[in-house]
Amino acid sequence: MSEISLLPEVQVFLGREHGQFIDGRAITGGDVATDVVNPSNRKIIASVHHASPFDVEHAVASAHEAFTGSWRKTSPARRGELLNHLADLMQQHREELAQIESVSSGKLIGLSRAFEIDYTISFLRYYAGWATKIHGRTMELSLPSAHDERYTGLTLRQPLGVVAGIVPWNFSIMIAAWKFGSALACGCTAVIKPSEFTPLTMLRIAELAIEAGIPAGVLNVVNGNGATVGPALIAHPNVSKVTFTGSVPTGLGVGIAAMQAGLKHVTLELGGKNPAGFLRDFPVDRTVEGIIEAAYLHQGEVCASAERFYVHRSRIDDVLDALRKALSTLKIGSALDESAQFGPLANSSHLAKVMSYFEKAKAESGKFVYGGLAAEGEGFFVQPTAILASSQTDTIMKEEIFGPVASFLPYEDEEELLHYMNDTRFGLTASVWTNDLSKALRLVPSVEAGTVWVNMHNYIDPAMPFGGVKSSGIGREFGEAFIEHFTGLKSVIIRY
Ligand code: TXE
Repeated sequence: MSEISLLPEVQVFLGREHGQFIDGRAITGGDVATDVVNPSNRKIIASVHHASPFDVEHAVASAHEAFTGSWRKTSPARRGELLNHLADLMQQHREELAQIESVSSGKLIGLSRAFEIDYTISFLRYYAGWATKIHGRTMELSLPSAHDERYTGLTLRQPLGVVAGIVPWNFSIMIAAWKFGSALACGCTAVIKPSEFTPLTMLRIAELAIEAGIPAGVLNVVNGNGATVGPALIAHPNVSKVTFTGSVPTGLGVGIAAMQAGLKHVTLELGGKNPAGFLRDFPVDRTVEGIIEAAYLHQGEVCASAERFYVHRSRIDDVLDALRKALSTLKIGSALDESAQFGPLANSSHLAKVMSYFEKAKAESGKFVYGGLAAEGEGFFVQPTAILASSQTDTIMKEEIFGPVASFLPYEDEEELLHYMNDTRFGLTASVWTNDLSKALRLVPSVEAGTVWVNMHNYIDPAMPFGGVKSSGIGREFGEAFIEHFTGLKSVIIRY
């Protein structure tokens, strides 16, 4: 296993004391700290102090002061320029940020560079472009006029205020940027709460935001336990909006807490059990390529990934044979090994969770096509796994595993395929694979998911709204749709 060397600036960063980033500066110290563990070798790489109740108060106060002060005085064009400056700095610090991310999350270094950094830069530039295009409308009104008075109506589209962004560990930079990029473009300020497993990269990005010229207090970071810091943020009277990405149970709790705290605006992007349906005409080799794209990117730790795969009964044996061969050639290795194609899982509890599904699959007579074991290595490695389920009601066809586990079931006809695909309480993404465009266009409207891909899976674009239906969430991120979720409308009526 040959690993790239950590840059000197990464080593210096990891060696620093870490905690929060509030009002333009790093805040350290406190009674409790969590170790950050490198998933590739289980070594502790840093320790991060948890935010105290005082830190949470301080972060929200500084965000609120910036919202009513410096950021309100910053013109929309300048907001866009500043987001672009931050994107420029991320470009300059690409390797540094990618390395910090890879040693914290187990993301392969190539994926950290291309996805976490380059994609995030694209998202920030996309939001930057919108900053000058957020506006209300004017309208002619029809109110009764007794003495020839007239009325003009206008709507102001105004920023909501302080946004609390609660972020998971799988894409700690990009998902955070969806939240603070949207917030800042709209004129809101932000307090970001990273996952306790991946608290580091966002601290570095907050420093770069200051270097980029974004005023102190506009972007703050608080770390610590979700169950203590999260509720404190959500309940704070000066937080106007909560945007959360994570698991369904936690997301439900976040939504309820936000309602109870005064009907706060909420965006929830939760999990899924996303299906991929391969129609009978789709070739076996391209089916296997599609399965690998859909199931195993970032070890399956992608909310959009597919976990349920439906292949026509006439093809399933050929597909599973070819998939077995393809999976056996994947090189498993450290996140810093540029030749590795498959890295470790993000943390030990997640590894235990994924492994527990192997036991459930065995108990329910699932047939292992490949994998099903921990993989060699010091880190949290597990084999890429494919299982032929015994029925649609197996646990592996129902519950989100969030790991590299593709579960298969054959179907007889397209009616059954559609039934299987929609037979879930989730609805984040889905994909349909066929060379017959008319079949695809007929199926897509009936698939219950926020995003449906045809002949692809796992691709997102800043211009395309992203979010779930059913239990996969509320609201949309990116695309023009984000503006609605970070601003409110004020109606103004003028009599003259
Ligand atoms: O997620 P949580 P976890 C799924 C995946 C994974 C499972 C658990 O199946 O195995 O979730 O991962 C914060 N109030 N996804 O435990 O608990 C927490 O600190 C407010 C799917 O990491 O949902 C973290 O910052 N916040 C997913 C964030 O919520 C709270 C991505 C997410 O934590 C909180 C990751 C509370 N009471 C995991 N409790 C996706 N859909 O992308 C925790 N948090």
